Amino acid sequence: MLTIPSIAVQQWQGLGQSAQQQLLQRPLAEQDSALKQQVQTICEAVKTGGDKALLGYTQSFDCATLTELAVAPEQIASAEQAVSADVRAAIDAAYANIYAFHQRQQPRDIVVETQQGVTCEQRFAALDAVGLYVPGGSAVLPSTALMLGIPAQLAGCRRVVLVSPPSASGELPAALLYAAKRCGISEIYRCGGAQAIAALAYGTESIASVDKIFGPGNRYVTQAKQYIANSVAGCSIDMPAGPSELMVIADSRANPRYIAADLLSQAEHGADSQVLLLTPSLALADAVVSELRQQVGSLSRADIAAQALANSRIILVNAIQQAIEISQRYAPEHLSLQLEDAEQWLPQLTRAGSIFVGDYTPESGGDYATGTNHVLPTNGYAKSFSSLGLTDFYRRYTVQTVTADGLRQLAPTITTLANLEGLDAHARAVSIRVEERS
Ligand code: HSO
Ligand code: ZN
Repeated sequence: MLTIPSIAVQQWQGLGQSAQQQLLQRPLAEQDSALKQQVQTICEAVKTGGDKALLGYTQSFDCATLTELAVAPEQIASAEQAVSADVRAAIDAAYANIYAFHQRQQPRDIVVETQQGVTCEQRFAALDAVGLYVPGGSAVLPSTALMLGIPAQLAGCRRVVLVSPPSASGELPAALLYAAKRCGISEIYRCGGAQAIAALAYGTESIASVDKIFGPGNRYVTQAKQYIANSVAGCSIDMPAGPSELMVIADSRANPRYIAADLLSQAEHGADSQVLLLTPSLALADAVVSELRQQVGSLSRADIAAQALANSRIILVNAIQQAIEISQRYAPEHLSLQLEDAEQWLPQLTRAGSIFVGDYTPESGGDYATGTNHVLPTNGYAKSFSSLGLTDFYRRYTVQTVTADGLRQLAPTITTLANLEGLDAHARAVSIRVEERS
């Protein structure tokens, strides 16, 4: 029997500071030290044990009979035939939109003569080797392969490695392999969890290490990414990822059926997902609650969605402006604006991973096919972290060139500051050149 939690409608105005804080609290992100310890043990075991440890963990967590981690080239090649025409067409169409949007994000080098004879450049270079993590387990996610694989392909990273946990029979879904193939990925391994992250970071006999690891994952994966970002010199990660979130801001004319469907679309990701509705209309709030109750039961993942609804919030605001302020404070991963003239609020909404404007822009559109990336900052990180984009697959660096005359002009500035800091050798590296020429 499905138990649907009661969803209380709460009024924002009049709540004290701490009650407001409580209402915007993410579901318990408890500091689980047992999990930390477990992840560290796995990472260190893969670091020292290499392939043997990686395969051992994969056998015990995913597929007991697996003997080979790499996916054979023939299997990647034949994935196209293994998926239905519908699936192939959908992946192709999503690919085209995501490609089009990311292609335009190409970073441009700049050259600036800051003063005569002094030239500064900002250049971008594609990362050399990147690792893409595509979660498995409870859902098959070829869409995530596209979201990670397309920008890697567009950037022209020399080596793109994809890892994903195999099913109990040792396979990766054909749709995932087809999506990877579309992105030009030929190096694919059947492994997941913390052990896969460790393999990408440290390298094993058969998997060479990468420079940066991308992609969402469960608590183990997230913890492992954090661990290696802190301990493996030179290896970085895209962003700290967490459970999915959706905030909807809606006015009285919005459609409660659409809103409930949107809230459930993120609730079905996991029991720890969080969905929120902010509205000035009590009638709409009540209608959404009754729609949620009606719609949840028919989902194949009703159980998960119902659990997530326990973390959901419906907040009554005194005006849309108040909802905007709450959203800026919460910084949601996804923000849906089901408002009349929704665009007018955009200039004020600078702290969300991705924004969905108007009644006909469902959040799931961005998950698959509008063209935006679905790898987004969660857990309030939208205050300072960006949505995944093409530039994340590059590194930015600078170049400067100073002529002899340029250095003569610049010399007093440098030597004065170097002397001020008591760094004689810094000053001399300039004066030795200038004096030599005069
Ligand atoms: N909504 C998820 C991404 C996703 N949805 C993948 C469906 N497939 C990111 O929070
Ligand atoms: Zn989703």
